Formats: sequence, structure tokens, C-alpha cells
Amino acid sequence: MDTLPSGVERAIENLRAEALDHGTRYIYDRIGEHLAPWGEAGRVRCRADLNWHLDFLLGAVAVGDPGPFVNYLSWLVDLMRSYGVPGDSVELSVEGLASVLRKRLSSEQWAEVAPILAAGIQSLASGGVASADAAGGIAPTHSTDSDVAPATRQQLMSALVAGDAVRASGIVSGVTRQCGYLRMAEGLVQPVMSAIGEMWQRREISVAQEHLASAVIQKLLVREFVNAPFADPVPRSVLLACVASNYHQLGLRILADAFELKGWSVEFLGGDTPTGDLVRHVESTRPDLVALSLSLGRQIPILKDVVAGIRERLGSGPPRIIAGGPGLTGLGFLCPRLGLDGCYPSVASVPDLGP
Ligand code: B12
Repeated sequence: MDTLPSGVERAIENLRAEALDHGTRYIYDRIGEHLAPWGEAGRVRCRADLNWHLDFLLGAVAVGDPGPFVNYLSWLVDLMRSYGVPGDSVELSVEGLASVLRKRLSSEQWAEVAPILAAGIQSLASGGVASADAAGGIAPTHSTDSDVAPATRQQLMSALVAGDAVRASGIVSGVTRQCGYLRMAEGLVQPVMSAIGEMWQRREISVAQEHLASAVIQKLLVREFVNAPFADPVPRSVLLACVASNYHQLGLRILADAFELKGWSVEFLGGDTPTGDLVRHVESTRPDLVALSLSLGRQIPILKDVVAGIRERLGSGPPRIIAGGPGLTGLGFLCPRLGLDGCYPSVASVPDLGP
């Protein structure tokens, strides 16, 4: 069911190879001497980065708002800094893309894309958005009323980064005893995993350490979940899936757990669910609610396709469709443009799970 892009999206897709060539030349013509130490690998990396730019640009085009592109650039600048890549190279690369798109898109198409690129360039010029960690400590990304002491989060982070599953287990169990499974998951695990992501981004830990931390925490969550108190079953059903190309399933798993603890009938499809299969599954199982997760703004067009596919097959009645995840951080206001019934930054903020 993977629908073909139309209009400006299709035009950008058709220009992709040319835009990558042009953008790479544009950068090397201007700061090639600074990039020389990376040799040929630098050019390959540069093309790959431009490819990502286009994907996130398409995410923004899909909703007619610069938000997904601006968020991405802000993250990218931090990442580049940790690799010692000159800060202005990101700005140059966006300018390079802008110069080729301005020339090759029609004036109507360019009018859709220009404000997004301009907002991106402007955000880079003003230094981007500060990361949560730069604001100090390991704070929950979504809620402010966490029961978990900052020192406890710090201890869990150190244990996970050291791969010390026994120490991590003691901390997670202690917090669950204190405040219950869901408050532990959102007040402790979510902010700690977010901080671990930032350490990876700054190259303070390796990919292997991040993978180990994820694997350990997933096991500990399962253990706490099976021992949590379950409500009696209720006649409500929810289907949860990460959209295609989203491999981040831990957050959605916690949402699935929250519904299960409330007595809902739950189907959790996990990461990277192909759009066509997802839509067909919704059509055959007819859940009351569909909950979708995306981790990157480049997945917004995929989310849009899933929602359109479900509506096309089942009309505008049930199921309700909601979405969340890091790919929508700060972008909840775009929910109507995506055809969604709700966008929520956290499990605790989903109204169906309220008291
Ligand atoms: C673990 C991890 C991975 C693991 C995921 C393993 C797994 N089985 O889930 C792996 C190794 C696969 C991975 C891969 C990548 N990752 Co990663 N990853 C993370 C990390 C460190 C933790 C994710 C996590 O589990 N968080 C804990 C959960 C509980 O939090 P959560 O996901 O935010 O979910 C909460 C809410 O968002 C919300 N929620 C989530 N979904 C939904 C849905 C609904 C309906 C609702 C209501 C709410 C909701 O509720 C949850 C509970 O509060 C994050 C850092 C971070 N900030 O989260 C980076 C992070 C998300 N990854 C990132 C990146 C860049 C990548 C890669 C591109 C890296 C690469 N070069 O390959 C790939 C992309 C893979 C893909 N295509 O999806 C970036 C994204 C940057 C950005 N802003 O765009 C982050 C932010 C790291 C960083 N700081 O740079 N990653």
C-alpha cells in the first residue's frame, strides 16, 4: 500500500540524485580544504547526510510545517559537533540543497519548500534548539511531576552504561515498589534512556553500550510488568505498531503495557511494521483504537500514509487513531493535518488511560 508521493514530493524524489551531487559539490567548493582529512569517505558521508536532509525535508513538506526539519537540524548540529565537523557545514549543505531545488522545482513547488528551508537556515543561524541534557540533569522529557529522585536516575544510567544488570535491576525494582510500574517506566526509564541517547550522540558511549543498555532495560521492564497489578478485562481493544522504518519499540511497549494493565485487549505489533500489512491488519481485526509510534521526523510521510490507508478502508468512524514518539516531539499541533484523533507526548497523557 506504499503510496507514491505526489506533487512537490514526487518532484523532490525525482531530483534526489541530482540534489545529492549538486549539494556535495556546493559544500566541497566552499570548505573542501577543511573536509580533506576525511578523504573520499568525507564525500560519501556528505551525500548520505544530504540524503537525510531530503528525507526530513519531505517529512516537513508532508505536514506543510518546518517543525520536523528544524528539529532534525538542531539534532544534527549537535551530532556533527561531536565528530569535529565544522558547524557551518550543515548550514552550507542546506543552502546547497536550496540552490538546486530553487532552480529545478516549478515556482508553485518552490513556494511550498522555500519557507521550510528558510526556517531551517534561520534556526541554524540562531544556534538551534538546546538539547534537554544541556538544560541540566536527567529530566523526564514529558512530565514534570516525577516521583523519581534525580540521583536515582543518575545511578540507573551509570549501571546501564556499565552493563551492570544486577545493580540496574535493584534500582528498577526499588522504584517500582515505591511508585508502581508505569510511573517507574515514565519517571525513571524514559529519561534515563533519553540521556543515554544523548551520550551516544556526543560519542561519550559506544553503540554497543547503548544496545546493551536497551537490552538490559527491556528485560527488567518485562519482569516488573508481569508482577504489576492487572485490572479486570474491559471490552476495549487497541492495536499498537511502530510505523515502517521505526525500530524504537520500547516506548510503545510501555503504552501497550499501560492498556493491558487497564484490562484492554492488546495487540502489539512491535517495530518497523510495513504500511500495507498494518492497514490490512487493522481492517481485519477492527480495534477500537490504533496507536502508532514514530521516532524520526522523516517517518511522518509514512504515518500519513498509514492513517490515510486506514481511513480509506474503514471510513471516518472507528478506530480512533493516535500517535506519539520522539518523531513528533513538540509537533503535537500537527495532529489534525495528519488525520489523527490525537498526538500525545507520553503514556500518562493519553486520555483513555486516565483514572
Ligand atoms: C534505544 C535506542 C535505539 C535502539 C532501539 C531499540 C529498541 N528495541 O527499541 C536502536 C539501536 C534500534 C536505535 C536505532 C536508531 N536510533 Co535510536 N535511540 C534509542 C534511545 C537511546 C532510547 C529509545 C528508548 O527506548 N527510549 C525510552 C522510551 C521509553 O522513550 P520514548 O521512545 O521516547 O517513548 C516515550 C514517548 O515518546 C511516548 N511514546 C512513544 N511512542 C508513542 C506512541 C503513542 C501513540 C503515544 C501516545 C506515546 C508514545 O511514550 C513513551 C514513554 O514515555 C533514543 C534516545 C531517546 N531520546 O529516546 C535514541 C534516538 C531516538 N535514536 C536516534 C537515532 C538517530 C537512531 C538511528 C538513526 C541511529 C543510526 N544512525 O542508526 C537509528 C534509527 C533506527 C530506526 N530507523 O528507527 C535519535 C533520534 C534523533 C532525532 N531527533 O531525530 C535518538 C533521540 C538518540 C539521539 N539523542 O540522538 N535507537
